[in-house]
Amino acid sequence: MVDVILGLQWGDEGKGKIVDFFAKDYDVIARFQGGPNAGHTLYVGDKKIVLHQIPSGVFHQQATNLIGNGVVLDPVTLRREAASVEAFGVDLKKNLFISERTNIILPTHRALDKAAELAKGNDKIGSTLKGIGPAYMDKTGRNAIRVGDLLHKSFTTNYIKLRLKHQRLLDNYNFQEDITAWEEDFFEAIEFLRSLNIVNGEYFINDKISQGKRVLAEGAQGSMLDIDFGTFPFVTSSNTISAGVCNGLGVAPQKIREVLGVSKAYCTRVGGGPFPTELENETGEELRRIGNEFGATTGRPRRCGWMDMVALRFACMINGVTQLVITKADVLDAFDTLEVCTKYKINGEESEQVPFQMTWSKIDPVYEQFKGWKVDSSVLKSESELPQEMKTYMDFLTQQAGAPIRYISNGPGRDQIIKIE
Ligand code: 2SA
Ligand code: MG
Repeated sequence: MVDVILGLQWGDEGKGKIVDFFAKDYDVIARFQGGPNAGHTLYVGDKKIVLHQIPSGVFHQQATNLIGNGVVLDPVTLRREAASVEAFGVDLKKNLFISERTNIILPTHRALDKAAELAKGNDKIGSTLKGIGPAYMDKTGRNAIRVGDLLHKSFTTNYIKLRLKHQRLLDNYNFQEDITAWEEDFFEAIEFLRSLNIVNGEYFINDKISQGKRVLAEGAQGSMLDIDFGTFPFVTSSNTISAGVCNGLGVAPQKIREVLGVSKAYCTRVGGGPFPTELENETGEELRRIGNEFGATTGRPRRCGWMDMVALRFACMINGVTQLVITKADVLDAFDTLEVCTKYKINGEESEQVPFQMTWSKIDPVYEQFKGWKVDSSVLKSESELPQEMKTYMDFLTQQAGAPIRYISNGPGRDQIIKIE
């Protein structure tokens, strides 16, 4: 059986910590979409690690890690990350497997990402500039080079062909960048990649499932960044939702058991695009300061705002969330009053649904107010210790989302998580 952990907002919900927390109960941890745009922060002892390409189960001895076919893989990032992980004594040759169908990010994909963003000017997506969009375009455009191709003699010729095609696109953009240094790194990293376990990911995972192994699929980004259901065009280029597990790993839908949806106790977004509950004021700054809301991959300040239940309800519906995990609850400790958006007011009309385009009209969030708990919740250990105000807040979220809260995370530490019965 496969359980899924994924983000319900715009990414950065704290999935890395949650995957790391559950990883001990699983035999396989698999990434099914996204690439080096992900930044999953976890702590090994008191050392902070940010993973971009490698699944977050890598620090657990018993777990095997799989990079699935739905991922776009930057060999350079992988190699750099491998070095930092191996410094902790982890042997990737033993516990990392990569699907031969995984698509490779080339240096020219990164250049194209930059060029496309520059060309968009004020309308730019605010991408992570890691080459994600162009790499997925080459997948759907049927041009991509995949990890399995590295093992065939045609690799270099195919690389040169694709690079030429990219060069013409870059010329069209009038974008010039010297990528020779990138290419040097790239080819070194390709050699490294060849030395890892390249497998047929779909047989690999289905064999594990038939052997009764427990599989955890680790999502990256968040549901509101999904290519189909997110705030298009301000989205990433993959299916971040639970359906992405099926085509990103090659597992059938009936193999999916629990879908754990992770959401912060408030909202953040990094990059451009609509964000109805954004607080461009002191409260927003407080959330950013207390929550240390800066991008784990790019260091960009994250936009902050109150909980948006219209968006969360939508995300629960699309994903079939069976359990909610609420993170960073302790960030709300300092606030006298908390607000939760339950409806959008669009052109004077109230709606409980996410509209097709959030940018066409101004969206005014309709809020309900809650009394803050005003205690240091980061030290709490069990459900019975939760302050009444926090219970009221969380109960309201459960009722609004239509899925039960099973865990509340109250700090970055591995032990800072409270089980809710
Ligand atoms: P891209 O690079 O093409 O996927 O960017 C498209 C949009 O998706 C957003 N995006 C993200 N949002 C939040 N977190 C992400 N990962 C990093 C992190 C981001 C960072 O964990 O903090 O460090 O800045 C992530 N990846 C992509 C992106 O902001 C664009 O809006
Ligand atoms: Mg992140």
